[in-house]
Amino acid sequence: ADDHPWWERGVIYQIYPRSFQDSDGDGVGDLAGIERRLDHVASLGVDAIWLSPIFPSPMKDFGYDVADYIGIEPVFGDLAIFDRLCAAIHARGLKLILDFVPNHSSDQHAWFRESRRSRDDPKRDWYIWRDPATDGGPPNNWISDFGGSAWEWDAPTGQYYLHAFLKEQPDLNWRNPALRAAMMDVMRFWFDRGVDGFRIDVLWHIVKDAGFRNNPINPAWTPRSTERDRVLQRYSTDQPEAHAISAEMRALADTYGDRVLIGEIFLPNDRHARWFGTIERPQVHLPFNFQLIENGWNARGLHRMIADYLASLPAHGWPNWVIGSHDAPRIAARIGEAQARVAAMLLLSLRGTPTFYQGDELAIGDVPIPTDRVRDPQDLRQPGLGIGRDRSRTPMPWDSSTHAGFSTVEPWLPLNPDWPTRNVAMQESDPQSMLHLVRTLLALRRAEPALSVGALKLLEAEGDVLAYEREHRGRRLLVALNLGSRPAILPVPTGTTIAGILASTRQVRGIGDMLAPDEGLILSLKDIV
Ligand code: TEU
Repeated sequence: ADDHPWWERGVIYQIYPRSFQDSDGDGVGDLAGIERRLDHVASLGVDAIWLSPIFPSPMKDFGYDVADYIGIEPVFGDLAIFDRLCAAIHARGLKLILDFVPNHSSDQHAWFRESRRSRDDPKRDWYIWRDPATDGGPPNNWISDFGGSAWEWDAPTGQYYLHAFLKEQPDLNWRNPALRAAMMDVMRFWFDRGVDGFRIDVLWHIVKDAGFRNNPINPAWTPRSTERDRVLQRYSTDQPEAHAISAEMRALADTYGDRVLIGEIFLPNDRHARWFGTIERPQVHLPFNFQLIENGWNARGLHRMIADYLASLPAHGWPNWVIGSHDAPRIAARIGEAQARVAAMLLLSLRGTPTFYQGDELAIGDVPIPTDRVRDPQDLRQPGLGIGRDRSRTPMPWDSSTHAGFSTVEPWLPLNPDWPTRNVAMQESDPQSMLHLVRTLLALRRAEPALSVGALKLLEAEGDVLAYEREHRGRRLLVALNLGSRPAILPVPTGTTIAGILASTRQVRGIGDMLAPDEGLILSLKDIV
């Protein structure tokens, strides 16, 4: 495993800063709070922390609307506290990954305020301004991810500007060399401060069709779909020119050595794989793979998805897996708590870098949000579609004290209703808890290079069982996951026999040739002689 860089061997833990730990009693998490809770993160056994955006922001999209790329949002702290946190993270041997949001800024960013001043402002071309269509309407049919036209009319200058997300998130113009240079300086600023990498927000959106052609109508759209899905994003995303920018970002990162770039990219395998670039001209190290979120939870489907994804990677491409995030429903809500344990075993035993979302180590479910407390702009703009993201953005429950130890006041979003029993302290004292299982799996992954960097071979298995072998330097491990609620036969590869049980999602079990309901096992194998 020694010849693999940290981002191939390691496990990434995503922190949503508003909801990790409040240190100053305003009901919102902050950097000093994260510093206070580093013991918890380190105790899990992860390798890197990715922080969702911490930059000055009007918080229309909770930090994904950046008003200053080289500062710290006062609600979260300041640069001095950031430097302290960065040092504390490094002191524990952990890496720090920041969220970089290059596709759009906040409309309150100085650049946009200048850009909208007049048509001949030097910053005008840093954003995407177009004349109205002949009927006075928007320049084309592009739709915002959050619903409605992606174009906002600006009466004083008589043009529309593009926003792929909220109108308070104008898209930047990456075809402008000055903007491009300014953004490269932003990356340098944080690399120079010691950050170990970036997760790059909607990287695939970064360049648009030069002719701003209309997107094709989506024939599969139904009134139950989101508005965004009315059209296929053919001309508004994944443009060939974006790959050159991705390569430019990588070239910059490589001048620092050992830094990682993660691209947030939603595309089918073939187009997704292109974001690795080529060996001569590499792009991102890890184009985020969301297929464990997008796929149904059944053995056959997962088997095919894993095989197809791994087969789609170029020879120099390293796999990665994401199972939860601040944008998705919680894994425990999607498949239930017993299967969430199996899912943790899957995530932490697949070949490729796993990303683990805060709170999933407690198997927190989706939190019901009363209508008057909804904060997610996507939910507020399209209510009733059940696409709210607040449910997975709720505060970490640390203990059974007031407000779960998260804050001294009412938190910005409600806690999980079961927080008095489902919290870090309670699970610490329960050896059967999800928290202990996650630690066990992470420790095993560290101890067994076969689990992180070993070869992966999927086994043909029956019914609800998903099974694969991991092998590294002659050490052979079997991962067998029962995705169903009935006992199932444990598939042992021919010519081998079980040498020992290394982990079970049920934790207490005898040796046997069956998988219990909802049981995942990691076993060591030996050849039959
Ligand atoms: O998300 C990108 C994205 O594609 C979202 O539209 C996602 O599909 C949606 O949230 C699912 O419900 C990134 C960030 O992760 C998200 O939080 C931001 O809102 C978005 O970019 C804009 O910056």
